[in-house]
Amino acid sequence: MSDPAERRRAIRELAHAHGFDIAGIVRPDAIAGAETRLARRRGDPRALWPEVRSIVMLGLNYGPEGDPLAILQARGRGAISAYAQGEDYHEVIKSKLERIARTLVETAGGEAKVFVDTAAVMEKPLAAAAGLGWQGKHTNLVSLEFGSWLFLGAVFTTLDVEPDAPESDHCGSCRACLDVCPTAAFPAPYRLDARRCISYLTIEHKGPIPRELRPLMGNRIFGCDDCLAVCPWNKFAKTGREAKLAAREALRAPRLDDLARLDDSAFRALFAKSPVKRTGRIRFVRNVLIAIGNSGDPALAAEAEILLDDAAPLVRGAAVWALSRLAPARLCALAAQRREAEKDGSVQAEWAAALDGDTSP
Ligand code: B12
Ligand code: SF4
Ligand code: SF4
Repeated sequence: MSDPAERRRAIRELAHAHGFDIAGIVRPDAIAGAETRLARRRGDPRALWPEVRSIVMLGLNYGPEGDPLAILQARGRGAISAYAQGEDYHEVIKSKLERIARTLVETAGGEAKVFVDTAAVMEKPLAAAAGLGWQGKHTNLVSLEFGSWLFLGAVFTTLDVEPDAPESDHCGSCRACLDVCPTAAFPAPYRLDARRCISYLTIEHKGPIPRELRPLMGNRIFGCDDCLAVCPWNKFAKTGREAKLAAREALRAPRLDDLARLDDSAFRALFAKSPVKRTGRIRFVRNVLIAIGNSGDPALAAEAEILLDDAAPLVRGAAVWALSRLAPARLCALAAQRREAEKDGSVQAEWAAALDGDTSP
């Protein structure tokens, strides 16, 4: 494998043998446009590793079995995003990337480093430049073959490998993803305001979820698939073939009342190996309470009532909100014992908003 074109062929075969569905090669200087748009050095892979000469971009299809949006109609159930219903993709992809990198070094020489979901690597622009697809108006990579459902990973190498041609934008006049977004998180096509994105709010955001966005979240308790799922290019998508990423039965449509009752050890047991584990029980139950508040089902008010006395302020605050939506009179009756005793400022603010209509931060 000494010639750059032959190396590319061999790497593609290696990628498929390790379970990746699509692979392409890109030079580290190929995404100068992304760098400019970000107005900082972060876009340049050479800032991360000056010796890198070629980047192998890999895609793993995780196409869901059914319609991932069907669960949004079942208001007593929690919607966990398709990407998080199986094992944690970081672990699954990383071990595959490491095996590819090792084989590459053994057979062709040079050095190699692997990256998946490392904030410093612009995986989407690099994958587009490597020909895997294009960045759609929802900002994710869309593939002609796999639609919106690809996880991305990268192997950086010091070897000279023949690059692939970039994929062009096939969005045309479509704006389905922009229009479906429940929280209007796209200020313009190709731009995402992460602070409004339900994926960010349910997975990354640590404090109370902004009050005006809560009713828009419905029953989405971990991630969000709406903008991905409506893309017309999914018509060619196939169900993912990696068994570890397949949806676990218990995570397809879990009942909100069961989830609200999880204590820390039950949470860890249910979400062992799942990406959901990383948010921890407190943030997760906060999300479940938002979904309970949006359920319109007064029978779920009892779950919120129990959580008014949870040890975590984030959970107590969300429980106040949920109960104010489902059973405001009951919340008033319960306030007497609890509101005075509440020491946490953020929970006091929830009581004030629920009972006095005071929405000042
Ligand atoms: C931070 C992050 C998030 C944040 C922010 C997302 C975002 N769009 O930036 C949050 C938590 C919201 C998030 C959510 C999700 N994420 Co995420 N996330 C990342 C991460 C770690 C970094 C992304 C990043 O750098 N964002 C910063 C912005 C500035 O980057 P950008 O969108 O590429 O910005 C470009 C555009 O804005 C464009 N642009 C700006 N103006 C203009 C104007 C024009 C005309 C044009 C053409 C372009 C353009 O230029 C910028 C630079 O190229 C990547 C992994 C990685 N290292 O890449 C995963 C990653 C992007 N996430 C992924 C996934 C699956 C998701 C979710 C679908 C999960 C879910 N189901 O809930 C959602 C989708 C939400 C969405 N609509 O994007 C996958 C996407 C795979 C794919 N096929 O693209 C990645 C690549 C992880 C992986 N390894 O597979 N994510
Ligand atoms: S993931 Fe959901 S909330 Fe985030 S941008 Fe897409 S549709 Fe909007
Ligand atoms: S839904 Fe339409 S606009 Fe959005 S990424 Fe797909 S093709 Fe592009």
